[in-house]
Amino acid sequence: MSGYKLFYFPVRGAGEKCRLAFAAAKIDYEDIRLPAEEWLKVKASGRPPLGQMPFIVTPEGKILAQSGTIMKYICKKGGLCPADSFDEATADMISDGVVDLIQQLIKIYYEKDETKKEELKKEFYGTTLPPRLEKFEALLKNRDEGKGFFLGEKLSYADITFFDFFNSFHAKGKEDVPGELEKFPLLVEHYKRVLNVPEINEWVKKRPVTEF
Ligand SMILES: N[C@@H](CCC(=O)N[C@@H](CS)C(=O)NCC(=O)O)C(=O)O
Repeated sequence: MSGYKLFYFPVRGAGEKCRLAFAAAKIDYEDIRLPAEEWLKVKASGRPPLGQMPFIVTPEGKILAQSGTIMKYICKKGGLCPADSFDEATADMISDGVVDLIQQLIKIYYEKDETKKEELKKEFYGTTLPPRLEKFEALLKNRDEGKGFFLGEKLSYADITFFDFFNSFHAKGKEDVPGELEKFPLLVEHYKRVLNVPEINEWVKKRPVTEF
């Protein structure tokens, strides 16, 4: 055990890209899954820096929150952060672009008015997502004609963020390629490439099966 601890709810949710990062970076950690009532006690302790999960405790006892920040920190430790600063900024741009999409999906998920919910879904999948995927595919094609990862030959946190969005939120954690990617052949191949990274594939196969 490396001494890292990851705290999150017993779902994939915002914690999953951190778990994928630990797997890809080959860093052992304790995957602590708190039920809601346990979380409330931990939250009341004032320990989580932003009062939210996920958060990690490092072997030195330092605490870090925000899923994207944790994922990048772990990837950096595992050599999965681009060395060039422009490449690193490009990985951030891709990851932030995915976060924008997740936030829109969360808004749809919490919409209580069923008619409005359907309208928002239609708009997201019909108008927002396809042109955005064209952009992501073009970014992928910029490197090695799209035959590798977003930043070239090496997996980075940009690939993990993008993969997690489709695997967790659309393929529901299964190994299937989600239909939303169908019209984007390079992104389909990228999804499979990330899924077939041995450490990622091992985690996807062995992780607890949860609805979200
Ligand atoms: N932007 C943050 C969002 C964190 C967040 O919203 N966490 C939620 C669960 S997904 C949470 O801790 N909810 C319980 C609470 O606020 O008490 C991240 O990506 O880590």
